[in-house]
Amino acid sequence: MQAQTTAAAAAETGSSVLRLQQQGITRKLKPVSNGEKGFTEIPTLDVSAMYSDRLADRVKLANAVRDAATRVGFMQINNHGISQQIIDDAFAEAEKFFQLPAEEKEKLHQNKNKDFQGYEPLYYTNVGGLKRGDCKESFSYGYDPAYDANGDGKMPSILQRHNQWPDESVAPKYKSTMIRYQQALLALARQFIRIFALALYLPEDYFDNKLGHPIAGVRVLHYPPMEGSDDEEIGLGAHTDIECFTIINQTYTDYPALEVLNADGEWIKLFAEPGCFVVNLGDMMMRMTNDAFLSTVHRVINRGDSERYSIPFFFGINADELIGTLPSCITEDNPQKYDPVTIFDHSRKRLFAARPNHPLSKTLVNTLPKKYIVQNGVPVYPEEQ
Ligand SMILES: O=C(O)CCC(=O)C(=O)O
Ligand SMILES: [Fe+2]
Repeated sequence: MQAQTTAAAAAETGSSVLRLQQQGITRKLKPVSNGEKGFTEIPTLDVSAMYSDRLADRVKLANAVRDAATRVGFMQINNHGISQQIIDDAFAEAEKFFQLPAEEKEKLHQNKNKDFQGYEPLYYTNVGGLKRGDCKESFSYGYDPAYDANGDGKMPSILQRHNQWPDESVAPKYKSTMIRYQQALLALARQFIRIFALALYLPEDYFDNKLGHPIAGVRVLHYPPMEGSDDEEIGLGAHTDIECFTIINQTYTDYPALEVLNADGEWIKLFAEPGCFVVNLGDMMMRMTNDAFLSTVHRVINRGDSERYSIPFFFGINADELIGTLPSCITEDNPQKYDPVTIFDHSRKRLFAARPNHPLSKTLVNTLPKKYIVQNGVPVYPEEQ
């Protein structure tokens, strides 16, 4: 199957480039006829070795991660060390939250929040550019240094995402459960990025001093069962993620809802495996690695009769770190392609582009900080100058 031809994801027949117009992303698709097939399966990795004392175990895992990152950009991981209780509690609270009366959820509407946190109703975003928008509702919250015992407390206020939470009288355990979930995933991500460092032939602690106030955004998602053709009704349109990597937890549905685009333009279905998280790489990782690690296009369509819930956790290094291409990813054959950038600049444009209805999207130019200046390798924003 070729990639869907929609306004935003146009894989023109005969063309070898997929354009996600709203996101400014292009991906090369190989002509199917060249004989070299793209991936047809998403690898599953046992990641328990990330907690092993033996370097050899960790290197072995890093080799498997490198293979998945360079060929697919997606993997499922098991034995990740997160307790089933934390996961079950998060899904139970998610379900209860989305069952709240519409007016309670609307009180937390993202339009009221300059940091894109809070509630998005059905069809609010239009990531794939389809006429009706995305058939999902969501609740987003960001990193809050108050809940990170391992943070550096050096977070410039411009980076802080101010969260909105439902009142305790309507959702008594929602906030505490979701913060606990975020803390568990943050600990996992800080551990897992060490394996990514090894996979990139870097010292294991290469990223450690860039994680004091990391991006650790959570989006709780509800996709009702949907009908209609793939061009009419979609849960979340074709897109790539923005940050370094995403760790997704999903409820089981008979019909695999998450689909990943391979280089032949085929949507490969990801079958949820019990006890697994999905990990996929984002554009920032692809950029840092000079395109060696792939940030792969994906989408969600919830066919069948089940409600689907998923909780992606978006992870990135400190948003004010100016990141150039990683030294191990520049070679004579693959010279540096990208200028250094901060995740702040990289991600803000993308968030606005996907939310044309957000009041701030219309005044994008005014709300962006003036260009930062770089002092001692650290970008400095206007309020601190
Ligand atoms: O619902 C899912 O499984 C994936 C969600 C996703 O891709 C995203 O929020 O970026
Ligand atoms: Fe995604």
